[in-house]
Order: sequence, then C-alpha cells, then structure tokens
Amino acid sequence: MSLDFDVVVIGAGFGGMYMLHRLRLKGFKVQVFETGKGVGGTWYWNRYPGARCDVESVQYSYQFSPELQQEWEWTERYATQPEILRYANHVADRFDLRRDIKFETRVTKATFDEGAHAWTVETDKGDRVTARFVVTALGCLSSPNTPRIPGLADFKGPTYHTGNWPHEGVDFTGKTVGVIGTGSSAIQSIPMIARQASHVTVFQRTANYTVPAHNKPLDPDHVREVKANYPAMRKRAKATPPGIDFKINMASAMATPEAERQREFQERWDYGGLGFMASFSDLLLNDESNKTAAEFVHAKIREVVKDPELADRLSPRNVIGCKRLCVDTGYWATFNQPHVALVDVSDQPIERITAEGLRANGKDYTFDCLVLATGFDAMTGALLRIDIRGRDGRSLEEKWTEGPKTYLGLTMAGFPNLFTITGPGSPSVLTNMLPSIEQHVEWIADCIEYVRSRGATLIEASRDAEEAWVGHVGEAAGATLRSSCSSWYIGANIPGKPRVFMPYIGGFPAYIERCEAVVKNGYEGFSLSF
Ligand code: NA7
Repeated sequence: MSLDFDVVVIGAGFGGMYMLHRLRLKGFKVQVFETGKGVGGTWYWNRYPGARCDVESVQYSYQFSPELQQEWEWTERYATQPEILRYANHVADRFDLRRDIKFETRVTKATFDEGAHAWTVETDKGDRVTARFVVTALGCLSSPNTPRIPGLADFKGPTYHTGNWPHEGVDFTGKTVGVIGTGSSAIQSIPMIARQASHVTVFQRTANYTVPAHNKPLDPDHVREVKANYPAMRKRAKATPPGIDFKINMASAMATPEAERQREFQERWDYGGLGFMASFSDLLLNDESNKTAAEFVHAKIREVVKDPELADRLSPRNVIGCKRLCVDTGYWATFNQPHVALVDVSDQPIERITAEGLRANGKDYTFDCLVLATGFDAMTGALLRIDIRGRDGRSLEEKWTEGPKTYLGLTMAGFPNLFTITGPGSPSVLTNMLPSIEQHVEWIADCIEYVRSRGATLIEASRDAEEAWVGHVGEAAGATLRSSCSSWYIGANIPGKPRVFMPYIGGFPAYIERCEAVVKNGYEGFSLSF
C-alpha cells in the first residue's frame, strides 16, 4: 500500500515546526496540520495583555541552528507574546516551513491500521491521509479550560478566555471588568487590564505565589556576551533539572543560618524570576524548608499591599512551588489601587454567571466584560480532543481512564508508530520547554530513521516498559512536595480528571540520560515489526 506521507505532524508550534524541519533533513515526506491561521502554537493563541514567557528570552529559544541563534535579536529579558510570535514566524520563513503546513485545519481523528502498519489521519476540512508515523506536537497548555459555572451563556457582555484571546486585542478603556482566576495568565494580565479599566473585580479561588520579573530591555553588551558563549550556556542549562541556566544552591534551607538564608532569598528576589525556587536544594523536599521560602514571600506581600487584611487574602497558603511559580510585574501593587477589588471564592464556588456579572458568596457583582483566566486542561486535554485509535480500535481515552500512561512521555503501548512531543510522563512543563522540545524532536527523528534503516515498518513500546516508566514517574513525584496541592500538574483543575502527577519530575539530565540509554541498548523497551 502506498502511503500519502511518511509522517503526519499535528501542530505547528515550536514542537511541530522543528519536527518538520528535522524530518525533512532526513529525507522524510511530512505533512503538518495546524488549527491556527499561523505558526506559534501557544504563542499564537495566548494574546492576552501582558502575556510573556517566564523563562528568559535568550534561553527560551531554539539552539539547533547556531546561525538562527546568532541572527535573532531578543529585545527584552522576558520576551512578550508578540515578540515570540515574530520569532516563530521568522523560523517558519527561514526554514521554508509553511509549504508543508496546512493551516486552519484541525485533526479530528487518527486511526491505526494494523494490517498496513500505518495511520489514517482525518481533519475537519475533509482531509483523509495515510502516513507511516504520526507525531503529536500539541503543546501542554493548549486546550483552554472553560469552567462549568452555571449561567455562563447568560452574560450579556463579552467573555474572553486568556488562552484564546481575540487577535485584534481588547480595549478595556472605561469598562468594568470581572476576572476569574489568579494563575499565571491572570497575574500577568490583571495589572495591564487595570491600567485601562475603570474597575476590575478579581475572583480568587486560590492565591498564588509570584516573584518579580524585573523585566528590562536587554543590554546589547549582555546579548553580545551571551551570543559569544551560547554553546557553554546551553550546556550548563542542560545540566540543571529544569534545563535553565541558573545557579542552584545545593545547600539545605534548614541547615542554613537564618541571616544567610534571608540574604539568599533576597538576592534571588532582587534578581527576579523562577531562579527563586533554586535558592536552596530542599525547598520542594522538606516542609520546613519550604515554609521559610513561603514566609519570605508572605513578608514581601505585606510590604507591598497596604491593607493588611487584603495582604492576608493575597497570601498563598499552600506549598510554594507546588503550583507553578508565577513571574510578575506589579501584580500585588495593582491591588492597592482603589478601582481594583479582590473577591475570595475559596470557601464556596461561584454560584452562577448572570446577565450583568456573577453571583458569589450570596452577593451580586456586576461588570461589562468577563475575563476567564481559568487555565487549561493541561498535558492530556489537547491529545484527548482528537479521536486517537490504536490497536483493536482502542481509543486513547480508554487507555487513559486512570490517567496518562506512556513510555518516556514519547510513545504508548498499543499505539505503534505514534509519538508525543513533550507528552505526559516527560519533563516538559517542569523544564524550559524549548530544550525539552528539541530533545524530543531529535529523539523521535532518530527513532523514525532507525526504523527505516532496519527496513521495519512498525515500532511499539512494550506494556512492561510502559508500566515500569509510569511507576517511576509516580515514585519520583511522590518524593517531592509538588503533588501536595490541587494543581493542573495533577489534573485537579478539571472536574472528573484522574488525579495523577503528569510530568516527569526526575529532572532534565536524568531524563536525557534515560532516553539515550534506551537508544544505546537497541531501543530498549520497544519492538520492531516488518
Ligand atoms: P492556571 O495556572 O491553571 O490558573 C487558572 C486560575 O483559574 C486558577 O487561579 C484557578 O483557581 C482559577 N479557576 C479555574 N476554574 C475556576 C473556577 N471555576 N472558579 C474560580 N476560579 C477558577 O492557568 P494559567 O492560564 O494562569 O496558567 C497556566 C500556565 O501557563 C502557567 O502555570 C504557566 O506555566 C503558563 P485554582 O488555582 O484552580 O483554585
């Protein structure tokens, strides 16, 4: 049977774009399908005001092409969404990617044909194509979570979701705005919305920890130095658990004298960004150590927020770093403004959305516009939106009823020739996504090439290898404080979703080592068919 393509790639964000490029270099015939009108994935959809990456721009970028790395000029320490999207478009142009991407086309179904050792992929535009392999490049945070609050359709003003923001932007000037959510998207957008709106009411279910970004234009001398030493910086980054080049203090917070501990926290606070969690090595291992960091942040909130009662309500109570740490610019200070109000909805869920606003805690709140900063059905949502059927017509949904099961976050038993870039069970969202994506893309491309070189037509992970990996992912998660709260890492934000810690927490270096060992041992845990 002659197939239409060697590989179908689903998604043209950073994962899908590089996958296409890498496979082309190896001579494979590839078709990419992308729902959006353009490339960029997450950065195509998340256009809310203030949207930025929380990893520094010189690190949140591809490293596969030294030329690309040298020619692209980042302008700020943390790149804005428009700048990252420009970068994605630059990459698409530079490597002539668009000719193999079909835009505005959503993949609806992928079915494995056991006789042909091939997948049939169907789209909402009527495509039905066959390919030996399918690679999903769907992103981890790409299926927006619209909360099931009664009456959502009753609201008569406009409703915006941060994860699917209007491309033409939104002018809130003179408007009253209600914002549901206080995660990263809310923490980035609320200060910006408050600059325009006449009144903002923020509905907070769980207060979140955030550290200042201290964003600034990039100093050209600094950029020159980074560019001159890029390979060394990338190497250092790869050797850290999150794949980010920052200094990890290997000392224990509890074993460090109080004054020195405060100095370390303060230094990192003044520097800004996610490196705060690397102040000590045991912040996510030991409750007492964690409390020292949490209390440091609580004190900062009290310093900034003038009303002590409000400061208290803005102070998170859970383990710091359990939910993903946020990085902000002026978030708490925004609440000092008289036109910004915080409503606690932690005790009782929002009762309902009304025509004029919403009802919570027995009280009616009115506003002109509603912003849902309510996050995503993370890691599995985008995959399960596609009807993926492996051996015996078994769906991915059936396979994952108790939570995602993968081998290395890359493949699944019962779903041969299917690969997931940054799938559940891989470090993904616990790391700098770009290096994680590159590592996956390169591993997958090499694997597909290996299958071809052996004259095989099918590769599949064994159930034993998958079970062992799932067990290891669970054990690693259980050893930290990260699974101790209701986060999207464990699916707790989606009613009915199985509670399983989805990303692999063992760190980027250990994970790379494992992936490389699998290859070295002749694709250990996989079988080939001809
Ligand atoms: P998050 O971090 O999942 O935040 C979503 C927020 O919305 C969070 O505060 C939720 O409260 C809140 N939420 C969700 N549903 C409701 C309902 N029904 N009622 C009240 N509040 C609700 O998503 P983001 O988009 O901010 O960030 C996602 C990631 O993108 C982030 O971690 C960075 O990696 C980038 P909860 O905490 O669940 O109580």
